[in-house]
Amino acid sequence: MSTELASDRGLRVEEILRAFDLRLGSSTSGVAYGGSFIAKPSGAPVETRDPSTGEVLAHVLTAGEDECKRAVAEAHKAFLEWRLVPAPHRGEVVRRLGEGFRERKEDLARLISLENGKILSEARGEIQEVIDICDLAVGQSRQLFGREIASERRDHRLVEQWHPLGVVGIISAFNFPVAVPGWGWAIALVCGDTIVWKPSSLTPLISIAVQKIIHDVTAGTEGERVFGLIIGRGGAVGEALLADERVALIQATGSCALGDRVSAALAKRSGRAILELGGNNAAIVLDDADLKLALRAVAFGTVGTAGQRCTTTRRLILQRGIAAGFLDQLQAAYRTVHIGDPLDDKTLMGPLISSEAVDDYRKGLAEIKRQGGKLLAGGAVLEDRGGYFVEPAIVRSTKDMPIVRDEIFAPILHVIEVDSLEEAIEVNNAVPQGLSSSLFTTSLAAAEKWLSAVGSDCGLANVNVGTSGAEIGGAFGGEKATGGGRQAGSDAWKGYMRRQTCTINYGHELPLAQGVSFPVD
Ligand code: UN1
Repeated sequence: MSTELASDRGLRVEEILRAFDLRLGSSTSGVAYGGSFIAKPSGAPVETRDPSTGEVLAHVLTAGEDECKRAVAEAHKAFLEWRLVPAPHRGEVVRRLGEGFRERKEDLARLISLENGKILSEARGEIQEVIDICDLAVGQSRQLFGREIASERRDHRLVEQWHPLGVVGIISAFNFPVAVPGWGWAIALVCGDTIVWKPSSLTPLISIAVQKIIHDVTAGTEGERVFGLIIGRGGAVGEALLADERVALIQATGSCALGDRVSAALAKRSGRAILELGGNNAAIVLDDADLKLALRAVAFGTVGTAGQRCTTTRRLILQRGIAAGFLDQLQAAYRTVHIGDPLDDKTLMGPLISSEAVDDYRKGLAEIKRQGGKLLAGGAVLEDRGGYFVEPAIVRSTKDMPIVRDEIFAPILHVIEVDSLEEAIEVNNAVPQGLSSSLFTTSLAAAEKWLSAVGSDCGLANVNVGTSGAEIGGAFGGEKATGGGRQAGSDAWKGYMRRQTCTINYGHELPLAQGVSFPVD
């Protein structure tokens, strides 16, 4: 970067931070509960860096175990009141939160581009996603209904009802620092729960900005104390949150390894979890597909968010008839992708999140080659740029290479050729993870087979739509090693409440179920 460009960017960075009262190079608290930030939390500070330059943006003061416990205690205290607020009134608070995010959409999108590195258009999309889930949650606040079930006993009523659950601990990842935790908190809040949020330490400023928006909006309302933030190291704060019996539910997003740790900790206290873990998503293109449409979907699915979505297309399964031509076109499309400053409108791919992510990319490619994969496009780390930029890579792999089973959180696409739809489904399903999957075809029979019980085994199965970019109206999540949890729309709200089955006898007899007779006088 020339000196002039660098100082221009420096000014922009300061302006982006200022929008949330943050200053370049300063120290700021990453801990809040009970309606305000805690000035001097006891955890070790973390540095947050601009992934486009590698420069330190700020130092964030983090939570120690004590603040974690306090945050849970405050959230629990707030829960005892919040659960009594009528659900549509809780919805009103969430409606205002949605308005708050609407007002700050551009400021927050720019902060996401700066600290997370995703391009502005995707950052705006992320804020839109949180606005959308708030809108959905507002409607949901009037639709938290149970059902009535026919009782086998005369003068009896059998009903199911839903109650607030308690404190929800949200553990979220760097790649969707606002939308994915938002899926949880927007729904959980209308359900009557309160929140302790442990975001990724890689994107602390974004979480602080979100917390500030929440404070601004909820101050003086019934929702003033319902939301806490604990930025801190997983080892200390994460473990304390998982072990705390007052935390009724953990919503965790991250790698399969994180999921294992969460599950093991919760198993000790039979705690509940909604897990959204690793994905290893495939797009299948059949010979009869609309190739132009498929190409655009695959390009976004692989290069979008620099390959750092849990829904990123990591495997491209091509039917042999179109394979060579499709690959040529994909490589040509890759050559047009402008890699650079995510704040610049012409950029389609920003940096990876950290130098560790660049190492994973490098090591992943080396291992793919060692196992017999062939690099077809990209593969370079753009070291001369500063920051954490890499080229998106395409590799020709075979379905038997063990590494094809792993999620490498970087823009590396395995291409695998197959003969038939049946073989494509087999390859799609032959990995441990089961998040998202796509089939491109113009055949109704192929599409329906793909969606049938012998088709995709993933939580998300699409036809002529890419693996990433799901809408919030549907339940989001995946099977197998992805963890089985569901978040966002549909009936995912039920995961944030406790179900109660009630039997009411309004007669004067006591008939027992299953016809049991037990005569006592
Ligand atoms: C994630 O990467 O954890 O479907 C979530 C998508 C986005 C959400 C991604 N709506 O790609």
